[in-house]
Amino acid sequence: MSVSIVSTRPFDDQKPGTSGLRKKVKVFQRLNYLENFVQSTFDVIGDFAGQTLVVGGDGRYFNREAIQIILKMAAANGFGRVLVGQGGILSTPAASHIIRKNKAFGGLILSASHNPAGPDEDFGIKYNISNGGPAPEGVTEAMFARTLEISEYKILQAGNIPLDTVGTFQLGEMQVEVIDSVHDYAELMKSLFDFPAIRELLAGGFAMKFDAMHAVTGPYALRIFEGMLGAPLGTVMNGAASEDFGGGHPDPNLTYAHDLVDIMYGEYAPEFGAASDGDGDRNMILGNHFFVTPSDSLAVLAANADKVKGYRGGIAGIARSMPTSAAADRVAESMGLDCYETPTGWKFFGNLMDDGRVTLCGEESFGTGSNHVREKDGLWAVLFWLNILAVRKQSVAAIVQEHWKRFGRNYYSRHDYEGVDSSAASRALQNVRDKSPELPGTQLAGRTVSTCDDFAYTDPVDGSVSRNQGVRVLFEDGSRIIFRLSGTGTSGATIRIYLESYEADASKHDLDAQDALAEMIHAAGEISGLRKLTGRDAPTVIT
Ligand code: VG1
Ligand code: CO
Repeated sequence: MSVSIVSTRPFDDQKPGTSGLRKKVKVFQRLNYLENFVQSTFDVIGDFAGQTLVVGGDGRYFNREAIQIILKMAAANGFGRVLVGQGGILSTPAASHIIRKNKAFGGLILSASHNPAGPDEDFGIKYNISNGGPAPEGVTEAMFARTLEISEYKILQAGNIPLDTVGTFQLGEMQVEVIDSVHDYAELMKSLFDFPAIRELLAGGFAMKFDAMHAVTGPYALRIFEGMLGAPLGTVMNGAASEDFGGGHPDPNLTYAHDLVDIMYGEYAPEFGAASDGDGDRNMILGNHFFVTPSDSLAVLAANADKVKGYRGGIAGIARSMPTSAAADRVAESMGLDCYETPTGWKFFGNLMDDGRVTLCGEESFGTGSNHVREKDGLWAVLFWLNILAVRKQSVAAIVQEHWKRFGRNYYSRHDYEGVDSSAASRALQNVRDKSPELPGTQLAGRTVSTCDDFAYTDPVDGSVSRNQGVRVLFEDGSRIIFRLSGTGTSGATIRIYLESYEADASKHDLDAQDALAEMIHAAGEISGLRKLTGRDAPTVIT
């Protein structure tokens, strides 16, 4: 087997976004496109000769082809060993765990998360470092710089590896180990949660549904819920993963997880419902006719961590992304813990966890997780909730309502305007920036504005600074309107507007969030001039 050195020319659009490089499959299929990105990554990550690389993806269209290319390139570039999930499958949190457990040098995770899959849809790739977490900005910037000057890549001339067969194979001088995709991850979950208590709950007539949305969590959920925890067959819906995710949009929210939502808001609804996304790092939690916002979910998990095996010893601190509601801050305060506010994207939590400053982290975008891995983790959150339910023996709604009574309720919503013209999107944010100097002290949405700024973050561990992470309008009463552009899309721009207002009075906790936030929603439209700029009169998705 010989190594080929192939000459290539740079592409100018390989800048990783919030979570790696995401493009249409057709773009990734262009000659040398994937190869350029992989070689650029290998060129900047340091000396990995003889070391281990983890490779796996969410199973979407082009996953298998991409993995065969990556394996041959890893061999040609001098890795000693690659661990790859059977069939090319590893959920994002499972990949993070495999990297950590095996002290790998890093990993390549192939996913476009919740974006639709198929020949005309999306694909993605990201590099995770040895702590199991997404490469920090310094590394992704170096990768991008390299993609702009690359002139050749290395690849081994060899046959394909049988990805469906668990076992060890030789690829030139490198070993490829095809591993069970679920086993190690399932064992990790068993070590964190009280499986016998959850088993007993499920055996006692407590009904639940988990929607895998035809994506990567199918095999994980089937093994854990219906296998290890003895839930009845059929508990896992849409558990057969397919390359196009059943033609759906595997985003666990009230809009896209409609199969599950219909059941949870129907007659004879089960007590508990949950869903995860394409790559298994997001989660949505539902009770019988009840939706738990991701921001509230983080706060509830933190407040109940003492009831859960893996966290009983205490949690070090909490971190949330800036647009996530401040519900968790109140819990942290009451527990005497530090609470950190980071830019959007899981990569910003890594340093805080590595440094022992935080245990739990969360994002409003249906992401929660802990220091058991360095990614957000959908099934982990579901099991955490199940463990709490097994201990507290109350409904999901009762647990959340009690939480609001104790801490107050942070009404919260995100409005997304998807696929809008990029310059109109930037203009909408600029409109708010232009008004920033005059807004403080004025009345907006029946409240007094205190500050307007562009969110910047200084990492307390390594001192790195990340600017322009969202335009914020902050009010004296703690309410907030935040404008941000998505960094994960593959066509046009997406404007996200995050709205939050705090209500301490328990007699006002049963409003619909859209009603409670109506004035804020109106004000957000006014100061950004969004409707006129985009020609849209309503958001594409409301979460
Ligand atoms: C979105 C979410 C962000 C999340 C990111 C990756 O990013 O808002 O909170 O970390 O997706 O999640 P953006 O830039 O589009 O707002 V996943 O599940 O796609 O890996
Ligand atoms: Co995801």
